[in-house]
Amino acid sequence: MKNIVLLGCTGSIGTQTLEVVEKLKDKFRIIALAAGKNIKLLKEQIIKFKPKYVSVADFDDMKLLEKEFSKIKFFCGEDGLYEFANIPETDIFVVATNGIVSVKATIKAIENKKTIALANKETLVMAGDIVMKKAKENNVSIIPIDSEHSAILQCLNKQDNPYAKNLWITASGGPFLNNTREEMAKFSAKEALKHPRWMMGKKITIDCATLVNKGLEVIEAHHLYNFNYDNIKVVIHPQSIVHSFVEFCDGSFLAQMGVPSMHIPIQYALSYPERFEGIKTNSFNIYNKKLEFFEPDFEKFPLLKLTIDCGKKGGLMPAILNAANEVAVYKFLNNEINFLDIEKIIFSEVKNAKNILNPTLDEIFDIDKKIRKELL
Ligand code: MN3
Repeated sequence: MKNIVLLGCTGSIGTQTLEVVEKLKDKFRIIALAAGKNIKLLKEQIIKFKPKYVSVADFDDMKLLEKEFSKIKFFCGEDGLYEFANIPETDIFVVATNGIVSVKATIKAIENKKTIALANKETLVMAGDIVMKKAKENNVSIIPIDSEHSAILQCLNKQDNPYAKNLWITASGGPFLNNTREEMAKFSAKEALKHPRWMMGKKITIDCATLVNKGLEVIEAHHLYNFNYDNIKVVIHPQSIVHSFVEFCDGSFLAQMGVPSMHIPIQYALSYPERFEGIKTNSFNIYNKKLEFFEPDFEKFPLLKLTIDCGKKGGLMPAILNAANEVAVYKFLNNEINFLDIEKIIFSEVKNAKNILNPTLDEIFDIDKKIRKELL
């Protein structure tokens, strides 16, 4: 029985993680849940999973919950997440929060030698050098929850495989794959949110439409698997059945396939290196499937190249791009700007940015804050 701490329990990955745990309740037990402000859903989860520890964003919510659930130890705010990193009986620390709120807690959990199952993008995009160095020093595994990185891990067979030559990250291409840029400029947030294959949160769905998401995944893969950027390729695969592949030195390609469902990478992150029967067992029909692979169009999706370039430059650049992107996507979702304005905002921010190499965590957080303040 493995004890799970779950940060971000009411989000898209969080709720699916709980579905996996419910299906495999003889193998996994939820001991701690951290939510933001969705208290209604959190209460249902508390009743169902009976955690020992619960953390919420606001102090007032914590006080109300304390009255209702007297046996649970409650925490709140960023401090609450940090306290979660110190829970001694944790086996797997699942990070499914959005944004940077959990980065310090994740680093603390690594220092406490807890296995990390990581769905949060900002952790590696913004602070990949710092986080991976800590993980190495503490001999801690960081198991990705994202489908592409999970696929790569499954093909590599272990995190460090000397025979792997190139990582090939698949991308569905998003909802605008077959549209012109003129057409893209006219699409509303509502249309951009119709992702052809994956059910996800709003922010990441827009990141799939701009292909920023794929660029961020390249940066994450660089950190997770210690690969040079020149050896990480993006390939458009509209069917989203192959979740990524690895090219080996002898010319072999290994791919991982399955239905496009986050349940599989979530479950693999919890069961790694074992495998169990789970929610998606037997749900994939391989017959009559057509698989296509295309080269990405960097001219139509200039943010893909820009994002990877920011990764190559390193230092503060990924954090700068990430913050500018988040604000721009927020404005687009709010119908304040059109779809192509997202790239205008990000390009101008990146162009004017001053980079620092090997920044501290505080320098990374400061630049994040500064850019959000500037742009909002
Ligand atoms: Mn992905």
